[in-house]
Amino acid sequence: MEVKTSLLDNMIGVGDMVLLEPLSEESFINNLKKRFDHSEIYTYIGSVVVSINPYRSLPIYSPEKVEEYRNRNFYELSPHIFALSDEAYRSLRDQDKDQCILITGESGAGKTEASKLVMSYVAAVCGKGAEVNQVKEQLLQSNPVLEAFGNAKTVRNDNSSRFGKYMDIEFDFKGDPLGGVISNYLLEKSRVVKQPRGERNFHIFYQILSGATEDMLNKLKLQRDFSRYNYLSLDSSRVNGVDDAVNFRTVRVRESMAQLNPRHMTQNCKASILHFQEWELKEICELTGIDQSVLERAFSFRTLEAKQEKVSTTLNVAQAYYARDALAKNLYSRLFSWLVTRINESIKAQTKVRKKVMGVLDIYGFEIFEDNSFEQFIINYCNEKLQQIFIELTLKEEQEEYIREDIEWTHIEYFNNAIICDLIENNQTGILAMLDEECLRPGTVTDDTFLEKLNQVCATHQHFESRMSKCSRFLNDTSLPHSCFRIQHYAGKVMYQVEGFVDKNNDLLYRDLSQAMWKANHSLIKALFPEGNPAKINLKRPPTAGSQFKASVATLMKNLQTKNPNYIRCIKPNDKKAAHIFSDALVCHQVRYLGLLENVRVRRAGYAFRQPYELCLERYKMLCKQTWPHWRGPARAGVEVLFNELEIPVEEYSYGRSKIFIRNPRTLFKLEDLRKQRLEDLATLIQKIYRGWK
Ligand code: AD9
Ligand code: MG
Repeated sequence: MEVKTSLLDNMIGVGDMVLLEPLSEESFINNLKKRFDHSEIYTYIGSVVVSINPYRSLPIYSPEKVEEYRNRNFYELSPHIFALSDEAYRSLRDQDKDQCILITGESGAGKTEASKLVMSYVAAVCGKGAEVNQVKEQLLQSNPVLEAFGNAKTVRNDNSSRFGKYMDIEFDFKGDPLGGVISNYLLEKSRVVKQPRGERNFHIFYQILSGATEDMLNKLKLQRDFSRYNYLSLDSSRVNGVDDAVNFRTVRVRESMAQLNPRHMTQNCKASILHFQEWELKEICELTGIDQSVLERAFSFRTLEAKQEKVSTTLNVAQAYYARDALAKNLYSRLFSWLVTRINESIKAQTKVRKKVMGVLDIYGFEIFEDNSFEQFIINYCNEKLQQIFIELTLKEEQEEYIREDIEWTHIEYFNNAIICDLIENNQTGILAMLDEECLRPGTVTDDTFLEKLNQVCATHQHFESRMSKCSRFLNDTSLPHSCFRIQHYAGKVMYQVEGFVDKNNDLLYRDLSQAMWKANHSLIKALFPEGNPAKINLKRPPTAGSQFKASVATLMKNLQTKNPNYIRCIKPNDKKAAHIFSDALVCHQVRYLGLLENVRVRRAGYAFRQPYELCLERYKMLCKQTWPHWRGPARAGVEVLFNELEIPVEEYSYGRSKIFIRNPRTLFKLEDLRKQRLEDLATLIQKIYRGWK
């Protein structure tokens, strides 16, 4: 089979970096740039898709394009996210291998868009019929709703995901979709009450105020004017090219398609959050059916229970503000989780048959802001883990397998970020463990005591920097304030402001508040605060936000490792959110930390395809007289006979201990084509014989 010219076209660069000559950082970046300038935003590194955000709409996702890529070999056409989606889907359907699509890259690089493209491609090519179409609709309709609630404008991205999302799409044995399950990871709830300069609250608030009818606004006791609400930042309430009112109508339609009724209840919750900031208790109580005196009391006192005694203390003004904000954040994040649960109910597969699964992971990207807090720490930790899984599966495992299989191999160096993951998550000495220890310690605990502890334990770690520690190497680094620590992440150095870490990790809501909410005459609000039920008082401390996150990320990683991974590595071409601008320096930085060059090197030196001898022989034995229909002998010897007879050039493959390793995918395609031809010949022959009998 010929290499398609599109992979080697000089005008638009090389489609697969594995074929790039000579290979250097410079030629790699130049190739990406050349292609980007010709609107070719996708480039392969073997089976990995590198995607550069075009920041403009390109005519490459039409139904015609879907047809073009459908059922075609991965390398046959120009690089495209549809080719990866098709490959993953066919491998799931025909080879019964569960798949996962891992989409990584920094904030604004195009992950969420990529995940939607994968989903819409798979929806377009899988199954037909009314029932199947309804399942597809419901799976796709959940996106705009979740984005309205979970995305916001940040300085890096006008539609930034502020939660992590992993969606398993489930299929039956024919490859028809049955349903799905969404898992969500830690929503950045602090945004509900405070946003950095130039950023917005979650989209949904602006959508309600812009898009609701006068009648609805009256019912919710809201006014259209954004500036009336301090929870909505004042300096950036509109986003270029975004019509909040139109989006609101879309979300409402989608909510009902995803069967998210009764939505009036969620409207009341959202409206209440806006009223909280203004202390409009009367309005809140009318919307939620809470007794006003109960709510007033919950905002004025805090009850502590010690030795079976209850002691009430009066809250001062600062504490009352704190209580109000804590309640608003909790109400919103619980509402969000409730929404995910409802969506899951509506998209759940209606059958118990064994399912094939394709998981799509779209998580918040690595971010560095001027002020970075607990949220960025969590987001960046998550990105470290994803980089780690990429390293494990593509750079480390690949090279280790060659050694295990006795294939001649020269090791290729790469940076392994396991050391940074350890700095954060080690059970004894990791930053999260230190934070938990501090949060659970009796006595006065502050962010400063937490930082002191970090300085004692982490000061010598080569990826940790702070000025407080006596043995610190950074005593004279004035760019590092005393209240901060810095981590040298795989993707760059990030300075974290320690203020708020203890509080956000504790994530405690005064019991008076949850009890007040539980007393609401509003079934949803009541359900969101089950711990407020006096009959179910649980004195056990809930797990901290950090430990919950760590546990859920660990589960996710385990889950991903059971599936066949497909990688989309997203790159952001500029910091201006602008089309046609390709900043060499910015792209180079990402190419470096993503380890893309190392990825090409391993791929080039290695073998694209491998298969145990038994499976290989079973699949292709029909191509050789000596092995067909039965080969009596060791499978490896059978494969040797087969490959000799087919005259496959010896430099194209290597014999491992238990597997055959094939260097180039084209060799595999050749085998597949020969097999297809042979099957067709056999079918024709059988038909002839059958006709002869008749
Ligand atoms: V974050 O980590 O959630 O902050 P993402 O998800 O990586 O980030 P997103 O997919 O939201 O980035 O892309 C940012 C913006 O770039 C989108 O809102 C689009 O305006 C633009 N974009 C991204 N990919 C494409 C594309 N394939 N075609 C056109 C795109 N525009
Ligand atoms: Mg996103």
